[in-house]
Amino acid sequence: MSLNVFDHLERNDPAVFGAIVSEIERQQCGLEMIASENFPSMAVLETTGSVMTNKYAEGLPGRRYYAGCEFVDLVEDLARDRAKDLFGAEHANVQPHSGAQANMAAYFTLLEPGDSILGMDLNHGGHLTHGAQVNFSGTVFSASAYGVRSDNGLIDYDALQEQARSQKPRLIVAGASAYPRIIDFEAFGDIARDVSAYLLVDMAHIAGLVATGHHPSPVPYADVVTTTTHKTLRGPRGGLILCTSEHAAEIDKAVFPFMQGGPLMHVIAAKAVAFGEALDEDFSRYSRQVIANAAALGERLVERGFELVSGGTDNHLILVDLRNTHQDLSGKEAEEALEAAAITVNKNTVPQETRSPLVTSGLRIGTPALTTRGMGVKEMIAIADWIAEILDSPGEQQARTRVKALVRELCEDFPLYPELTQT
Ligand code: DSN
Repeated sequence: MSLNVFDHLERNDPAVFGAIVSEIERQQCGLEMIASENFPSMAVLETTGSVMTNKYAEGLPGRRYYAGCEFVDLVEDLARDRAKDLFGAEHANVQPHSGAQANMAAYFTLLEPGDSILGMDLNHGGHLTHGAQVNFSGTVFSASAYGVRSDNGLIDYDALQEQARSQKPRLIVAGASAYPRIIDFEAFGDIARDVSAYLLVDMAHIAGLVATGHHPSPVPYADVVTTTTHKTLRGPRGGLILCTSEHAAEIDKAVFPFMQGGPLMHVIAAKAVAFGEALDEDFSRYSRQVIANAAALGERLVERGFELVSGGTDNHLILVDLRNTHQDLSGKEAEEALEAAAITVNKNTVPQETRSPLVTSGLRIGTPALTTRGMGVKEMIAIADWIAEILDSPGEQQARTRVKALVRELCEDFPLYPELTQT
């Protein structure tokens, strides 16, 4: 394959150029089903690769520590205004480099080191930054975890309330990386208020669904809402914080100068572009299709004999629990078998997990990226059948080769970034 852009890179650094060519080909010719990944528009990619990367702009629009910020101010204001508009928030900070940074800024705004937090258990679908012991959130703060019910895989709001009453955390964290159902943010808000705790919602996985009204918004109930911008929201890789006016000044100070230095202005400009796209009706149709596709994928896998945590999905992902149906197959082995057939998913722990996080008993599968390519329910049903074929005989080379060829054919019908490839 050759590319019709990157000609300077091709001349100056063939090694990096070659890796980019291979990565474009991998993305074009495979099925990207990692629930946290997506394909942003060419406009977002162009902006991320623009001269905005050259500018130092510590501070905020109109209050910078450097001269020459007229145009970066313009894009940061656009990003902040569009983010507030999109989510109906009182304040937005678009500078966090990532979701983890956004969460760190939120913690240091609302808490003192040693304060107690209550977040979702990593093994039950939570995130490292929600209090895991290997993360700053579990070492700087005194963390405990809530989980999902073992019988139905759902958050048990009554149990959570009891736990909150007995532990009296200073902060409750809602949000997940592998939870396939609607999260009741209103219930979280009630529980937090009942014990005088702050509520932080990390909506990274579902931000695009929230923006379009396909998942209830946490904004009316949370003190601070954080998100990444690159998952269902389909922007550049980065973070975003939304909060009430009450916390605005402290959030801004926690991001800079407390935690970060110069903001990534090229990424902030690309966030503005992505938020603009997300305000469009097309994006709402896209989000609806993401959910319909995940439902179709899950239903077909159930028909093929697989078990899903919680029995199905309300959002962009499903979580396959292999323990009862494919006892000898770990998440790691399943991930590797599917990768050999050009279907990219990730192994994932499941509730009451017995294997290690590097092995696991589950698979997390998402539809945001394939929906961006234009695939619909018909394609999801075919893909579910291919996944079943591979996982029912994971060591069989013939099945991998056959499915890989079918995957390639399907991908040709749904071109990705044709602008990048020379024909
Ligand atoms: N790594 C992200 C995910 O895959 O969900 C979370 O940060």
